[in-house]
Amino acid sequence: MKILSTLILLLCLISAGAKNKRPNIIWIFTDDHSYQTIGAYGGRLQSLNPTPNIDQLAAEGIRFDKCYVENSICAPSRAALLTGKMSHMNGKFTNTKKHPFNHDQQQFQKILRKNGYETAMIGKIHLDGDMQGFNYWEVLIGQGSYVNPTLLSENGKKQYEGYTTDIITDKSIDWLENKRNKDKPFMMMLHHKAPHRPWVPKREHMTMYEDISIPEPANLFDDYATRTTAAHGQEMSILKDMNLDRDLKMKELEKEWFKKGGIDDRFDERRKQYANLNLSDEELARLKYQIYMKDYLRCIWSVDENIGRVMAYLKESGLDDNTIVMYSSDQGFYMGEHGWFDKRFMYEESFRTPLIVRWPGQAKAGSVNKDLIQNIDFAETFLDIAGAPIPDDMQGKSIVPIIKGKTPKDWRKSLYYHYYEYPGAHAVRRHEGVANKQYKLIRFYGEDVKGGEEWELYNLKKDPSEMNNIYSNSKIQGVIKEMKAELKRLKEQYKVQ
Ligand SMILES: [Ca+2]
Repeated sequence: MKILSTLILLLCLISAGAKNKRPNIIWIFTDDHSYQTIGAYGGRLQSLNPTPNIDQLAAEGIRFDKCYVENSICAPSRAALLTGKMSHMNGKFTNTKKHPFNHDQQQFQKILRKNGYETAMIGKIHLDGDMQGFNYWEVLIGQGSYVNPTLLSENGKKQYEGYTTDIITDKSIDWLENKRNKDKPFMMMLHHKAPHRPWVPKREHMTMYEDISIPEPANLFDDYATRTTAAHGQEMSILKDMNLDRDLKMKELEKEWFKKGGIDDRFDERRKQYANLNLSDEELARLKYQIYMKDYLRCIWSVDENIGRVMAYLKESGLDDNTIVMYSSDQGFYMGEHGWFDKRFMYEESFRTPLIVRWPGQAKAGSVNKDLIQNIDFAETFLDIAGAPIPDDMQGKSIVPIIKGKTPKDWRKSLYYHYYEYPGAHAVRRHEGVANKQYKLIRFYGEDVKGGEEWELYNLKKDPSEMNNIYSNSKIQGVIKEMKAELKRLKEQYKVQ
């Protein structure tokens, strides 16, 4: 009897020990951060070394090259992140109040908390109302501001002085150090506002990149020759839709934040050019591109610098060995490709999003994965890491085996996408589509597309920039038939009405 009770006690101790060793998770999430501006992803901006700390995460972990979203826009992406469900299942179709997020629904953090994790959400969540399932939450209201932000928590609203990217990081480190229950494993969501429009840099970074010329994409002057109504009718053109006051900060320059400490002349110079010179459309597009890219990259520099601070804290506190750090963005962004800024389209730059995972002892340092991952996988992944149950109605799959280098044999071969916010900002027509590693089929629909429905097909291997819509090419009708069948199959699988 005594031996038996000793054995039971021993087993309990072992299992308690194993539980305490469950890894912590820090999920660092930005808003609108393009993979094109992450050094580790290569590309035309790599030589600028825009993200040394994110690159370090990739060097110590795994980089995902084919991670995609299901609806390329801020609030719906966050709803998919928390629920593991696509927009039509979680109810958050658009950024607008017409589709409020139902916080009472199932979300991964509620399950994680029930299973012994401390949970925290700090920064931009863009879902109105009180958060649920977090031991601690303090969030920006709506889009939030770049400077002197007001944050909402269980205790109400409070304004803070300073640069928001720094403040969100300060609060996150403070939670790690002082506010959490240190007897439990934790999951912290550190969500930046940056680098969302209007790309306001920290004062100290205002003149970074000022004396260099940022390389342009080859399709900065795309004429959409083979594309349907949607590409022609969008309102996200750098030339036509990027505005002087807010986007290029002529008005911002008058604000106290910019004036404090003096505005560097070099920061002001290009804006003066914009206002005073009589430029051709081509010259103007190029000048606006330079201003836009530099402000964007400066915002990214703050994000990256603060990731460095978090990593330094993890090391100092001894947390780094048992803490998984994941970096991603709510979707990708156009850095002048097709002449655009913003997102929304199923084209690669906004459909795709960065994902980097540092998991010491599990993710092989410096490895690269090209499986098709989607943002509906994140919730399941967090639960899997914690050994918590994954509800059947979540629509993604845990990527834990993939992080560990073992892709399941039945892993998905295609992705479903659906964008709903039209009429709306930037006038991107509603569309849905299917993509695999070779082809992408897009169906634009609604009253403002020709005939109520228009299709595009791209051969991603031959045409990675998606300049040549081959839908009407008679030689690939077999491919179209297959892709349409796959679209139908995915819609059934995901229960799209
Ligand atoms: Ca966004």
